[in-house]
Amino acid sequence: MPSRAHARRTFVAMALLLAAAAGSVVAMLAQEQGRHEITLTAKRYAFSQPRIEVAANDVVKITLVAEDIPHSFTIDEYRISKRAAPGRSVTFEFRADKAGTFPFFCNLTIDDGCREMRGELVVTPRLP
Ligand SMILES: [Cu+2]
Repeated sequence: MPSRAHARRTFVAMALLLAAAAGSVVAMLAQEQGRHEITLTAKRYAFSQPRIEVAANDVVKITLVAEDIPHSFTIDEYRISKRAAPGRSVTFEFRADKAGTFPFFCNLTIDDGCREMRGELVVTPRLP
C-alpha cells in the first residue's frame, strides 16, 4: 500500500527530474551562442578534457597548453594539427562544420607516450 514515505520519495524523484530538465534547457541556451572557448592542458600523455562536445557550425576556440614536453592537438577529419612547445600554449579556432564523432590526438613521435593521448570531438547535428 502506498505510504507517506513512498509519496515523499516520488515527490523527490519528480523534483530531481524537473531540475535535470531545467539544467539541460540551460545547457541548450548556452549552446545557442555557438561559441566555445576551451583550454586543453596536455601533460603526461593525456589531455585535460578527453571529450569536447559542440553543435554543428559552432566556432570552437581551443588553447592547447603543453605542460611538460611538446604536444599537439590533431584532428585528421578537420585537417587540424597544432603544436605547442613545452611550457607554452597555442590558440586556434575552427568552425565545427562536420557533424559526427572525430578522434583527436597528439601526433608527435618524440615520445612513445604521446600515442596514448586521445580524445574525441563530438559535433551534434543542429535541428533545422
Ligand atoms: Cu604529445
